[in-house]
Amino acid sequence: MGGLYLLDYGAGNVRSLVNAVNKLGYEIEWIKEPGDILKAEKLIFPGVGAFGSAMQLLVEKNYAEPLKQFIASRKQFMGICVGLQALFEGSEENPNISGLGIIPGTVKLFNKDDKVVPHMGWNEANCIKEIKYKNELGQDIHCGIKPGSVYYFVHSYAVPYNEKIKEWILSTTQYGDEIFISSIQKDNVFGTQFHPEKSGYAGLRILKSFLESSGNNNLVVVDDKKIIMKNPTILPKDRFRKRIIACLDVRTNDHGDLVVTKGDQYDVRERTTDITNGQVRNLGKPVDLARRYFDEGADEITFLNITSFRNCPLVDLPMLEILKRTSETVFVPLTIGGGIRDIIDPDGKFHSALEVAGEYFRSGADKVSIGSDAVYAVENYLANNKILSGRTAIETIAHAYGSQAVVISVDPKRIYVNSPDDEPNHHVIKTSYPGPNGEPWCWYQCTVKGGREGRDIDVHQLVTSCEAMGAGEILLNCMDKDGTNSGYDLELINDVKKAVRIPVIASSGAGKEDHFAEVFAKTNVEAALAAGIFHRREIPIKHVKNYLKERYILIRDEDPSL
Ligand code: 1PR
Repeated sequence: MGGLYLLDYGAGNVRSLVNAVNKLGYEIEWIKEPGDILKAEKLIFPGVGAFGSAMQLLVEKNYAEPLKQFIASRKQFMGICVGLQALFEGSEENPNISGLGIIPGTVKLFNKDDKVVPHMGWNEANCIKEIKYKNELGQDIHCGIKPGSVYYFVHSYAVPYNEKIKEWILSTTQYGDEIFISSIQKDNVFGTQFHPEKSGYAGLRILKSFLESSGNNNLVVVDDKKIIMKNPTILPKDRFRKRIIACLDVRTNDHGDLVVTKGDQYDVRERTTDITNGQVRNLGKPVDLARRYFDEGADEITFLNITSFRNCPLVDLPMLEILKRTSETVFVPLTIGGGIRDIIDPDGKFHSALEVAGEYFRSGADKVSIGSDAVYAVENYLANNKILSGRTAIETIAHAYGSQAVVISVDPKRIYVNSPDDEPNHHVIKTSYPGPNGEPWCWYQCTVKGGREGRDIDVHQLVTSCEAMGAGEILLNCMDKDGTNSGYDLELINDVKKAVRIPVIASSGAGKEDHFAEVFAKTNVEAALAAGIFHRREIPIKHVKNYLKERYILIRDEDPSL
């Protein structure tokens, strides 16, 4: 098939979409000038970033009018995320900027009172267009959307379900008690609020259906009279899934190869290498391991460059190649951490953290995770009476790529005290696990440089300040638990969960299936991350998921068919 084009304006990770299209056996060309839009036979618009900047760029580049003409000419269009939102008249995100106005309605901010925003993770898409057409397995076909499949969403704004534009709505999704439009389809126009290129095989099926479809209709060509419109069902609770994340701590071994490693304890950080018999413990090559975890059903993959405290010139960032290669075969969100900060190359050239993050996004990362630099930024923020500078890595990256792209990796350790009065400047909690001398209270001290140095900041100060700066998610490690296989630190997690409204990932300490069940049953975390047990093949991800499913904890079940 010729004439497949991508409308990109450089605001985020579109590499995964291109990789997904290639994996399905198609080539896609980039729109480079307005004239290309009218040359296209099929067009995919993977809108990224904020609604306003996406629309402004379309206008500045003179793409808006040819895009409207393209759609009016009944050629096939697919919008993804902001690419779907742009079809509406406007958005609360940037009220003064108009959308393309092809579909009546306005994109609205989710109600934050009853739920965590952004809506980030896996959720269902329930088709309200029921087609009297069944495939050979007897399932209804809706643009590749299979009943029961879940898709990856990451957004704070959405179009609420509206009966008046029902003919446009293909599926709806429930988040909290809100029902919003998760995909649209009418004639030649198709769009998803979720990211098919990040939704595993379920997403690849949708892209495949779009790429293979012909004629003016993305749906399997059916007579309109055969489509039955239903009202969305409102459930007592949404069907949002808990995420299981595999984390790969990556470092360079003595031969200069990048390997995944996992020390038994955090104190391996104090040694020059985390070694077994004089060798860096090599638990697999990062790209192969990530692929294995994708096949086993990981909902996300996180890479942490644990030797990032060393200086690393931008031209020689070892993780860029890992991301590029991983994103060719792994179609779930990828996070990269370690060394996201301002860099000075050996020749004296300065690169801002924003530039560094940009390199990672272009190489296939969906999120960057910031550790040490977040602690320094919060120290300055607190010293400056909580006035935002606008110049920190968190703020600049969140502004350019959206909050959802900025994760804060916290490396706290417990400091025990006899009474809260001993630490009046820190947030102290009563613990059920007293300290070595029976101390009944503790606070969590933040560390930098992979736990090598403690700072005078507690976790509470860190996470609330980072949220105020625009961070979109917290990756909550715990140095006392890391590598111990003794379960997550539930006291820490509950305390952080109470303090912020952004999603929290529990990390450090998973040793058996029940630890995952426990963290989801006893805290409200959105995701649980583990490293050691997966790397050492002690427990496959599938076992964890089956265990959770048996306990009625909602997880994503992958159907690896295309
Ligand atoms: O400070 O922005 O350059 O980021 C450095 C990043 O590298 C931070 O996210 C920091 O947590 C991480 N890091 C640095 N040194 C180490 C080390 O282990 N020597 N790893 C390290 C952090 C914690 C998690 C681990 C979970 C789950 N390890 O990555 O995977 O605790 O472990 P488990 O399931 O085996 O218990 P910057």
